[in-house]
Amino acid sequence: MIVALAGGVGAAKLLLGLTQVVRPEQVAIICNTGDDIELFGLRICPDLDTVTYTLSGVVNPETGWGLKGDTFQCLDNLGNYGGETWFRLGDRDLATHLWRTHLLHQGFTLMQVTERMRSAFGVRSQLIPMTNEYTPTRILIDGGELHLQEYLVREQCRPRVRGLKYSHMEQARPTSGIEQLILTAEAVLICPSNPFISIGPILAVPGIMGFLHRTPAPVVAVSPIICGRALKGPAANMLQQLGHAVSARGVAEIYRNLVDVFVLDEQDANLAEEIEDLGMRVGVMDTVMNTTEEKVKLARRILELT
Ligand code: FO1
Repeated sequence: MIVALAGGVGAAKLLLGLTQVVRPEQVAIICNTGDDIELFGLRICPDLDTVTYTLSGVVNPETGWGLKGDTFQCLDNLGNYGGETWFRLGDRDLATHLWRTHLLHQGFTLMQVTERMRSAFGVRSQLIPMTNEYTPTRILIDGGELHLQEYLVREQCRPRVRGLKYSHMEQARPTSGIEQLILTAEAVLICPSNPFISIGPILAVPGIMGFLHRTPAPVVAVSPIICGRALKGPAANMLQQLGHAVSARGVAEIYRNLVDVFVLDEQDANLAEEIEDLGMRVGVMDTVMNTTEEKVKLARRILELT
């Protein structure tokens, strides 16, 4: 098994490539749920949905999240009642959130719900939420805090980030099966996702860091930062505002003592030596994934490296 720790859009792209290089059944995806949010009484799990939609070929290719060709009539009508419409929930996407919430209310765990949805979408890889508990990530800003989605979407990442809080994490437990998967994996892949808001919550689930330290499998991380910039999202801003180097090196430092192999983009080849000095092997390759061929090529090269 190749075990992947995954956030949203960047991770989903690499996983799409990976599942074309090895059999999808050989991939187990441990997915971030720190970006989950409750809106209109519904539980929304953006990263689980992004991975599911991407691997089943129904994702909106323009945004990388939501469903291809979706419409927003329900949300517009909610707006007429005075409901908040900043989080764009599509009409067909809403069925996912309705169904998930319905099953959770019936007493199913998030893992069981995710399993049913994975199967309904024909996704053949294992897809596992990092925990069954609701542990939304909070962004600490001057004078208060925001839910991660309020920071990302409603506030468009404008507030200065002072810190992060992985709420209710003390009570959270890794979803059953995660320990066994990590300890018996052939390789653990940390996808090119934001280290603070996508991978950070997974590593913060009590126990998961210990499994990663104990596994004999190589732990490989792919940098989400190229030339000091994130291809998508606020990773570069967060590195800067939280006092880290705004580069792939800054990410490598966060993963120090955890990662055996760090994958850098070839445009950052000059950083290889200083990252090796942190005690990791470094792989240099083209990590930009626009086309399917690029996703497959990157996945293949990562596997060769491990
Ligand atoms: N991202 C946006 O930038 N704007 C949105 O309105 C938005 C809605 C949305 C609805 C469902 C969903 O699954 C994802 C959605 N996203 C939206 C993406 C999401 O905010 C982030 O990309 C992830 O949470 C970070 O991985």
